[in-house]
Amino acid sequence: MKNDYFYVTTPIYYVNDKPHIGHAYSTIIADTIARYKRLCGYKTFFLTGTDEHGLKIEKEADSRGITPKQLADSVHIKFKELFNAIDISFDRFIRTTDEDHIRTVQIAFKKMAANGDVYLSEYEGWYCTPCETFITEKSLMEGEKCPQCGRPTSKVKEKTYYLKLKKYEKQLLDYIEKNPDFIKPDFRRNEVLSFVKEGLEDLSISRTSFKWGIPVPGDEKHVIYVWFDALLNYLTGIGYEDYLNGKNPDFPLFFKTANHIVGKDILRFHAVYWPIMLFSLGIEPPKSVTAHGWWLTEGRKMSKSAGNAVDPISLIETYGSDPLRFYLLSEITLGLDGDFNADNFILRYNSALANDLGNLVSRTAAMLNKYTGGNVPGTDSASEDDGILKTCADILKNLDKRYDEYGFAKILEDIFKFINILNKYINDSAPWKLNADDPEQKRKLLNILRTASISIYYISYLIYPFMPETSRKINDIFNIQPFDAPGFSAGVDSISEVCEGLFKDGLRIAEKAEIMFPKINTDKNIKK
Ligand code: ME8
Repeated sequence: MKNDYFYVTTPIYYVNDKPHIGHAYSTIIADTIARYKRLCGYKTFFLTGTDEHGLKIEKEADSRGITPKQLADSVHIKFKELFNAIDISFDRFIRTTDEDHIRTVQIAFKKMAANGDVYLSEYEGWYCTPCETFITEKSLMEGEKCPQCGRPTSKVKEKTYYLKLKKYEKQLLDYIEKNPDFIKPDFRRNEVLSFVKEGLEDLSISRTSFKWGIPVPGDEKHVIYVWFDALLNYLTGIGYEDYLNGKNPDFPLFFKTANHIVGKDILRFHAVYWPIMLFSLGIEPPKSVTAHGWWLTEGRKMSKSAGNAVDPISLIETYGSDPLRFYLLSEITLGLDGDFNADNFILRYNSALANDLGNLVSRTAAMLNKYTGGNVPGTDSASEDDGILKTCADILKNLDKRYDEYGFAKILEDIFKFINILNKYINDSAPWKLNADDPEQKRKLLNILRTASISIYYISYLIYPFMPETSRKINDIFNIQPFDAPGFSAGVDSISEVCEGLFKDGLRIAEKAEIMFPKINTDKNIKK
C-alpha cells in the first residue's frame, strides 16, 4: 500500500431537480480518477453529495407545497440512485444539511470573523437566484439579466456580512502564478487571472430575506450565503472539525492533495472565493481545480430548466452503465463542450464496444474453449508475443502522466487502438487455419491464444477505471479476481509482475462467456 494520499471531489448538486447527464459527467470524471488512484494503491477519498440550502431550494419547495428539507430528502435520493446505477465509488455522500457540516460552517464563519476578515454592512444590488450569485451592476446584461444564465435577476437591499476578498487579492494572484497546475485547463487559468487582476470586491456571505440556510452564529436573523456554506463541504467531508479537535491527523494530508472537479460555470467560486476562504482559515488551497465543459443538446447547455436534459437513468436501463461512462469520457477532451447526440452514442457503442472490445473477448474465449479445452497456455507451452505487448507497455508508460492531465479521451483512444491492433493480429495470424497436430503450428496457435489472453488482461486493467463492470466481467471469464477486490492494488510499475504471476502456469476460463455488448439495432431511438 502506497503512503500517498489522494482526495477528489465533485461539485455538490442542488436538489431543486433530479439529475441529468451533466451531473453524471462530473461524477464519472471523479469516479474514474478515484478508481485509478485506488488501483495504484493511494489512500483515496472521493467526496460527492448535495447542496441543499439557499433561496433556490426554498422557492422550489414552496412551489411544490413542501418544506425545503422534504424536497432535499426526496431529491438527494435521486442522486444516490443515479450514482449507484453508474457505479460511483464515493467514500462519502455529503448533504449540506448533515449535522457535522452545519457545525463546520459555523466554526469556519467564526474563525474568519475572529481573524478580522468578516464585517457587517449593507448590500444593495442584484441577485440571480438560479445561479445563487450576486451580480455587480457593471456585469448585468440588458434587461437586468444575469450574465451567466441570461435569466432575470432581482434587486435586493439588505444587511449582510461581508468576507474581505480585496485583502487577499495579491496573495491569490501570487498563489495562482506560482502554482501553474492549480487551475486547469490553462485557458481557464488565464480567464481567472484576468478576472482577479480587474480587482475583487468583498463578498456578501449572509442573507436576511429568507430562512433556509445555516444561521450566522450569534446573529441568527442572518442565514449564511449558500456558496459559502457549499464550498466548505470539502472540509467537512474529510473531517475538519475532528482535525481541529486534535482527532484527525489525516485531514491536512488529504486536503493537500485535493482535486476539485467542477463545471466551467462554477470555476470562479472554486478558484477565487474558495482559496480566499482557505487563506482566511490558514489552510493552503487545494492542489487543483479542474473545469470541464458542458454537455449540450443541439448547441444549447443541457439543463432541466431549458427542457433539453437527457435522463441518464433511461439510457442506463437500455444500454447499461459502462457504455454511458465510456461515451461521456471518450467523446470530449476534458475542458471542451460536447453535443450529446443519440445516434452518435449508438454508433460508438456498436463500433468500439460491440465490434472491437466485445468481439475480441468473445472470440478469444471461444477459441480457447475450442482449441485448448478452455486452458490459457502457460509459459512452458507458449512464450512469444510477436511484439504485441510492446504497444501495451507504451500505454502503461504514459498512463500516470495522462491521468494527471485528465487526458481520459486520449487514454481511451490508446486503449482502443491497442484493441484494434490485437484484433488485426488475430485476423492476420488466423489461428483457426492452423493445424494443431503439427508441432510448429500448434506452438504458433498456443502463442496466439496466450498473447490474446494476456493482452485482454491488460485491457481489463486499463479499462477498469472507466468501465468497472466490463472489467469485472472480463476477469470473471478468466477466473481472475476483479481489480477492486479488497486489498488488491497494482500501479503501472507492478501490473506486469502481477500478470506474469497469474499467467505463469496457465489459467482455466469459464465455459461460456456472455456477450458483453449486444449490438444495438440502429432503428431504435434513445428516449429523452
Ligand atoms: O452549481 N454539462 O450545483 P448544480 C456538464 N451547488 N456538466 C454539467 C451540466 C452540463 N450541461 N449541467 C450541470 C451547483 N453540470 C452548486 C455547486 S460546489 C461547492 C456547489 C455539472 O446542481 C457541472 O459540474 O447547478 C456543474 O458545475 C454542476 O453540475 C452544477 O451543478
